[in-house]
Amino acid sequence: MVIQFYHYDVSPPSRSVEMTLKALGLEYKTNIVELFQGGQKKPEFLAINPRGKVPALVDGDLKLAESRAIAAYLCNKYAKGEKQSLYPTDPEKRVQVDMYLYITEWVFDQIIEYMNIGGIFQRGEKPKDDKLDAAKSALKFLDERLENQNYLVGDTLTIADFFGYTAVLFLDLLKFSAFGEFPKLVLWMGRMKALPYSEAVNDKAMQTATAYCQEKLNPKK
Ligand SMILES: N[C@@H](CCC(=O)N[C@@H](CS)C(=O)NCC(=O)O)C(=O)O
Repeated sequence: MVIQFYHYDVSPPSRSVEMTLKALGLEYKTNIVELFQGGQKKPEFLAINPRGKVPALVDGDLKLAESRAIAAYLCNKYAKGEKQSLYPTDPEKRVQVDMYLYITEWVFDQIIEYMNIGGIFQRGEKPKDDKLDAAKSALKFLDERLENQNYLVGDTLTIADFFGYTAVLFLDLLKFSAFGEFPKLVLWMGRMKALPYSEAVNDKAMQTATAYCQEKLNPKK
């Protein structure tokens, strides 16, 4: 039975899972959960994820939620050969990826708090300038981490990079102008963008959401 992926393409955690599915070369069926139309509150979706959040995934009898757990499961179950490096089996390597799975959640939280995307989309608000320093310190943390290595855990791509990438990329919705302060981060973003599945997962969703966000921030008179 094909994997059922419950997805909303603007959602960074959803796109991180989709990058994992594609990196592993898995076949899956995408089921779009329209968050702005309350798709996450429908009983059929709540039967899969009672928390009413995307992403979620059904694989056989398993109903899974929480993007990082899903990405780790997909690697545990399906990664073979070289693909195992996405989530290494060696405990000492794996714990580094786990650390960065948690750290990228903190990074995402700092970014989201600053962006105030719910406020912008629903109430005509602006980003929260008093949260900008915290967001920048999260970016600086990643920038320093990337000083002497190509990816968040050494020189090999792991699932932690997918979560870091979609979190940082989300700032494009604001046409964030301070990326120049984080040159190593920018180089890593370029590496992530160049992955063969990155465009298919991220570009259209980001373009549409950026246009929508910009219209909300700068409404035509
Ligand atoms: N920790 C969860 C967070 C999931 C989450 O917050 N998803 C958001 C979209 S990015 C959502 O579904 N929001 C809908 C809602 O809360 O009603 C994960 O990583 O999967």
